[in-house]
Amino acid sequence: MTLIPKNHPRKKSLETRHLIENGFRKGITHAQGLIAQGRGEAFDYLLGEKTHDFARKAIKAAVAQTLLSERPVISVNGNVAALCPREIKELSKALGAKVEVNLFYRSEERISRIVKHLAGHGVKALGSKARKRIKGLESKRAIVEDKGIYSADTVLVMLEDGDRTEMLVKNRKKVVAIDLNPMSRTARKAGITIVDNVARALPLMAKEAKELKKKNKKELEKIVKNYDNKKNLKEAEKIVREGF
Ligand code: PTJ
Repeated sequence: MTLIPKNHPRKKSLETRHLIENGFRKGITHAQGLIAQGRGEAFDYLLGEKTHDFARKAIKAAVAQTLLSERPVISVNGNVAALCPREIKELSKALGAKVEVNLFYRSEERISRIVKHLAGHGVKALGSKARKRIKGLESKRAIVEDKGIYSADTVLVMLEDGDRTEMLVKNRKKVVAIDLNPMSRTARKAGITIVDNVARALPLMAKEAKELKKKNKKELEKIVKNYDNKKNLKEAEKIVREGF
């Protein structure tokens, strides 16, 4: 990786780009993932590259929702695998959630590369034995594992397209999304949307999970019930449009 000077004002952002670039070179991240990264960066810039209160509220509700679930699954694509493999390990452990590799530009080769890459970071991921399909979805994202997303009750999705989010919801699954664009279809179709960068949100979720595990079912249900995703998205959109 090219060495970025310590005092470079955009050090973090440039290092993140290198992670994605390396992911692309290794055949983990799709070429389209480079474009997705650019879109994300633009929104992150408008958000001040920080985690806002609306994101913290969504994180709390998302973690409560996941802890209440019986079969939660974290869905990982080529960008998330390149950016956050260690964070995925921590979060899946903290939430007791399975991890499944699910790709829009699915090829068995990419699936196997990502599964191996995650294994190298201590994550045992599903995805290579995907034989089931999510009903109503045409894209290759419909192809899922029986013991993973197919039978999940809550799915965490990141850098997602609105179609699958909508179909997962239609298939009666709770969907938690992490998306820097509060106006995207994914953001609007998910039950709980965390408008934040995955690189910041995932560690915060793992930390929150350790706290919320101490709470009982009723307390967790109250957190979910009091959470208002529409209101939260409006707050995020206001920041994007008007600044902070
Ligand atoms: O790995 P595959 O084959 O599944 O490919 C998936 C890609 C990345 C090609 C696909 O999901 C895609 O095209 O993504 P989009 O629609 O360009 O991006 C989805 C959303 O993620 C956009 O709203 C971006 O703003 C947002 N986003 C990008 N980077 C981040 C992000 N959200 C959170 N954290 C990020 N780092």
